[in-house]
Amino acid sequence: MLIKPPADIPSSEITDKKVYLNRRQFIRTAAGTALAAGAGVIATEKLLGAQQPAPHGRKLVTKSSPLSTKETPNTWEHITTYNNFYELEPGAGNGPSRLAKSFKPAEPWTVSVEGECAKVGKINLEDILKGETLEDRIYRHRCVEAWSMVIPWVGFPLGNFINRCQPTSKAKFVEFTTLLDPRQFPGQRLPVLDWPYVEGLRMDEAMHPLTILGVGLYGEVLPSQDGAPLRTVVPWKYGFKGIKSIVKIRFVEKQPVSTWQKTAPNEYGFYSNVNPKVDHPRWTQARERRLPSIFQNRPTELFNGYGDQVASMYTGMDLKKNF
Ligand SMILES: Nc1nc2c(c(=O)[nH]1)N[C@H]1C(S)=C(S)[C@@H](COP(=O)(O)O)O[C@H]1N2
Ligand SMILES: [Mo]
Repeated sequence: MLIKPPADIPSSEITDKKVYLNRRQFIRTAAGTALAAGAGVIATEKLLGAQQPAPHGRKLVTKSSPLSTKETPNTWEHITTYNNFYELEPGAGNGPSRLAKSFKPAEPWTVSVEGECAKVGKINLEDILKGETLEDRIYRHRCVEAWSMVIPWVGFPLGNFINRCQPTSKAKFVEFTTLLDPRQFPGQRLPVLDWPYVEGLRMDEAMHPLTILGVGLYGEVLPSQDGAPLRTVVPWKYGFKGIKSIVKIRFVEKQPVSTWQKTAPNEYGFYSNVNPKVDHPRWTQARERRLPSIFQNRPTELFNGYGDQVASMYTGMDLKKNF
């Protein structure tokens, strides 16, 4: 239906929001480029202060990373409408994007740092980002349910943040926890998982240069359905190891129990490294479906293709036992 604009509203106010934001972005970028040259501090300002508009959210200042894959990324549309985020809606598909508006990440976003480290306490995302240079990291993403994508994340090495927390010698693992808030997360009103969602990494995995804390997508802040405002991305592991909307980071001596391990210990292990030879009890992991293809005809790669960088962390380990 076409609605004639009332005569008293200037046409600039009824311009499509996307067009409007693009235009503003264009005007601002011209002024911003000179400043953007190197400083991570500027990125922080742009993320939480200056609020430069982007086509869907706020723009981030980033630099490209040599650790990116050369494969063509999936579109913004794909990455933000085919999701897995049980807090919004259980199952993979467009549910999380339809319900995304129910979750608006608090500003400031506070993360509690706990356990075996010198810097125990609460820290705001703004301060976590201080001094960091945000990078574009184009990574392969492999869900345990055999679909895959290529995603241009924006983030920085988790190891940088861990170092700033000054873990003690007892810190052997890092445990992450998602926000618990059933008022914003309709999925948390259902007893499908033992909320809140918890994940963990061994210290060397957490410190690995490929492991990032993600804050954006396609040069913009993360939309809610992709785990705003802060998530982990671990590209050689199945997607569920990338925990969304993190509010707690705890350094521990004992291996944490992740939510999926707790839910179905025979189906999901702690390591969850992508492995074509270790099938899920209910389906094969030998092949994958690269969205938007409907065919599951692409061979799955050991460690999702990141073996050269990560295999040495698992030498001597039985990957069938430690699945
Ligand atoms: N808190 C939380 N994190 C989560 C999930 C979830 O349900 N809750 N789903 C996981 C799964 S199974 C996958 S495949 C990825 C999907 O991330 P994406 O929707 O951004 O592609 O998020 C992971 N992180
Ligand atoms: Mo997944």
